[in-house]
Amino acid sequence: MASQRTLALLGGEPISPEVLQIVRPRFPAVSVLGERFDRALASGMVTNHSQYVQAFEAALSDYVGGDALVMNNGQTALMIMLRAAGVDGGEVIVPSFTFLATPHAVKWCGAEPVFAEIRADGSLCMDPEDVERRITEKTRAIMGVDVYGVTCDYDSFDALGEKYNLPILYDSAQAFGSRVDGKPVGSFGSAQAFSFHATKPFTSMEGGCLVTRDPALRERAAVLRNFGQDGERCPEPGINGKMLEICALVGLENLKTLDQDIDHRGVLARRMHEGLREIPGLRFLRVPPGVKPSWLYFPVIVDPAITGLNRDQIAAALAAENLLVRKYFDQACHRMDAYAEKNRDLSLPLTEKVVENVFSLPIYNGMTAGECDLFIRATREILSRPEAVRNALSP
Ligand code: T4K
Repeated sequence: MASQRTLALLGGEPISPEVLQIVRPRFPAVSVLGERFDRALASGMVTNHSQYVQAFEAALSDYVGGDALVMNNGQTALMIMLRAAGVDGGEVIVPSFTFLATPHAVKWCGAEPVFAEIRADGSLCMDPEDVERRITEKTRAIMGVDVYGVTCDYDSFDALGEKYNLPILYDSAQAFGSRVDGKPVGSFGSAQAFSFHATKPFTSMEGGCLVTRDPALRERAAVLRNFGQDGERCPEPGINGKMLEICALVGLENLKTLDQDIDHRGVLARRMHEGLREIPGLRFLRVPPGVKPSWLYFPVIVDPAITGLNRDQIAAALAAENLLVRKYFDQACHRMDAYAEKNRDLSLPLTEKVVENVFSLPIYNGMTAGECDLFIRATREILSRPEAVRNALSP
């Protein structure tokens, strides 16, 4: 009978000799960018919507089948989208289960975030029925978030938008490359904002974009991106949302392998699921039919009453094995200091339970099956010895 490996936490060798991070971005070598890189620098035109940013914008528009506006990061894209949708002075309904950038963008655009519950179906996306209950005469927009690249229930939000005559916006920062019924995410709702940050499945180092089918929103957003300048006129105060040429070059290169990368991430997600699904007390993201997610991470929800270990203990035991996981998202936005006072009486039980128990395993474009298996094996081994792990962590 094979002897059981000693967990690193209990004095054994870490399962991975190297530290495996939660993210390992992949960038083209400078030699691949070659002459284009030299040309961009030699021309002196490194920003202000120059040649490669224009080429990147065209390529992105082509990819999503919509009209893309490239931005310097996802947060700027979000803020410009909200501002261009005219939310100032009103309320925007957002999920509390999201990265804090979502409600912050609403606040920075002069509106109040109203937090809604996630669905009970395990997709972890905002619940349209709960959203409808929170619509008032102050509501200016609804903004769903495509968490981990799993898309919101776009049809239900479209119906709400029509019924109440409200713009439907998406913080799709995590979802570039996701598809719904084969169609790339980008032209759903009134507008969608994306991030191309280094940690994302598709990256231009820093970057983002806004895609909209609404010509008025697009026009306003383009002006806002350039300090609010519209030729000689300045109709309203804007910001600097312009991308660097070098980021556009990296984005153009990474776009070539995006579909392949998303396929690979799907394979890894299935492998993680297969390897972990029989462990009692773990739950996984439910992907709605027709959705092909970008799989920004592989979230796992722990029921400590069944596993005997909580999320923090599992993360600590994995870290001892040189396997770093993250607790995305371990705080509900409505409980953050920035929002807690206003939301003292708000209870979102599903969200609150998930943030206490969720952690993310890595999925990255260059991840090998062997690396994936290290996370699976270590998680299984740790959860097969809960008492020893508990004792090691609190002797
Ligand atoms: N809306 C949503 C729903 C979002 O998730 C985000 C961003 C936004 C809006 C705003 O988009 P951006 O303005 O960022 O484009 C990360 C990212 O900074 C952030 O982009 C992301 N969401 C958020 C969920 O995660 P941290 O604080 O966890 O990153 P950090 O520095 O701790 O790094 C995480 C891991 O990535 C580490 O293992 C190191 C590795 N890493 C990181 C960077 C910055 C790299 O390998 N290379 C790098 O350059 O926030």
